[in-house]
Amino acid sequence: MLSRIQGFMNIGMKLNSLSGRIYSFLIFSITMNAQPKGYLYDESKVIFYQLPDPLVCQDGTKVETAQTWIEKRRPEILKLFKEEVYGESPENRIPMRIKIAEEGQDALGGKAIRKQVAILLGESSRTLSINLLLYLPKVSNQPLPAFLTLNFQGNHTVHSDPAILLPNTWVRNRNGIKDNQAREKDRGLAASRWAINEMINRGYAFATVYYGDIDPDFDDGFQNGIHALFPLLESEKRKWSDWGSIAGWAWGLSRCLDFLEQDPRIDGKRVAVMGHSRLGKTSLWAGAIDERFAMVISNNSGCGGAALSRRRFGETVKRINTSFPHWFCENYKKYNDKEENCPVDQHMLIALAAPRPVYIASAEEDRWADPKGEFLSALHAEPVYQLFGKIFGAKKQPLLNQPVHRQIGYHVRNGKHDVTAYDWNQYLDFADQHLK
Ligand code: GTR
Repeated sequence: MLSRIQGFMNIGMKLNSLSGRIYSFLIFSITMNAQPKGYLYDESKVIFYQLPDPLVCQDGTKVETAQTWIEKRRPEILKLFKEEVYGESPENRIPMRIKIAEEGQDALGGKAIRKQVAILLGESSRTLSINLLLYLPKVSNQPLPAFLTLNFQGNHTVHSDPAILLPNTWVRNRNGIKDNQAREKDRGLAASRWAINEMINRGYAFATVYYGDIDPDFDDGFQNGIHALFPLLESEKRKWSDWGSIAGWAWGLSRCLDFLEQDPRIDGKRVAVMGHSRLGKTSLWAGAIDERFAMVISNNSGCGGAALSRRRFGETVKRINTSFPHWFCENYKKYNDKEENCPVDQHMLIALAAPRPVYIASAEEDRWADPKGEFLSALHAEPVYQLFGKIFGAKKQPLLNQPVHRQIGYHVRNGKHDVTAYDWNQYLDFADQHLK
């Protein structure tokens, strides 16, 4: 991730929405290149731990069939993740309107159609606008499979296309940005992370949204973004199981899927959700709460994503809850230094994708995200896939750059915490296998 390349710390901005006063505070975000000191990076020092069994229900019943998984155990695990980890998203529907903001028939050198749509959520007095950028290959009139992704710095950073609209919401102050405003000169800044041309050449639509449109990524007491559309009554207090930002971003992805399902050029039954790092945690959670996603891809998602928390390797639950107090629900803080008390671990999050294809990707140097713990999560999710007659295909962590592509996909590539062309080649091959 660019932030990692550029600095050792991010400055978090806290916006007091009532007075409009802005003040900043440190959220000690560390680059992945420099492994923060004082954390475990030595495999021989990983403590003994026992994982909760995804195939034993809370009442002790053993799950032996796909039906018991679907009807009994899956809902139990989903509920535990909602209550104890990510928080519960509101069930109630809010008004949603679509406004086409821009369309271009000859995008990407004539290969694609570009559409930019505002997904307007809420009553007109309080509307949140999620701005989706969509490229559609000009291949046939058949509905297309698609990748839906969130990006970190604005849609304009995913490609140098001058027609991409800039976000007008909060962006993080980094790379010289000082006023939390997106800049023209950052067009294409993160283009190396998005294999848009390859997706188009291989017949996939590409959809992306700036995650700050859904919920600005700083701890403001849940006053802005998506949370503000569901204000608490005066008499109510925020509950320990109320949703945090990851759940907010995932909820926003579901609204994007609502839109994609309506677009005649997209096959809503063949949409893969993909995310990197904190947005990889988000894609896993989005795939868990919304089974319409046909494929789930987690790129270097680490702690609170694909990595097993009980290993305490690299980033820990305490550390993530301290650096990013707004990402998870309050209950998750109960497991700071007490990972063993949590009724779930992250292999069960991957299992919630079953039987759909799920891809977990690691990077060798990304030790903060615990590549081995990410692999082990996938491995321990496999028994759930086996109920459906599907397998992972790896018993040991594969060697570097030796991907395994069955119903669960996995690779560890050489290099750093990032999304690379290599990663996208794997996702496209995996998608060819499952979505075409
Ligand atoms: C880090 C955080 C990770 C990861 C990452 C990112 O600072 O410790 O959990 O989410 O940020 O999203 O870039």
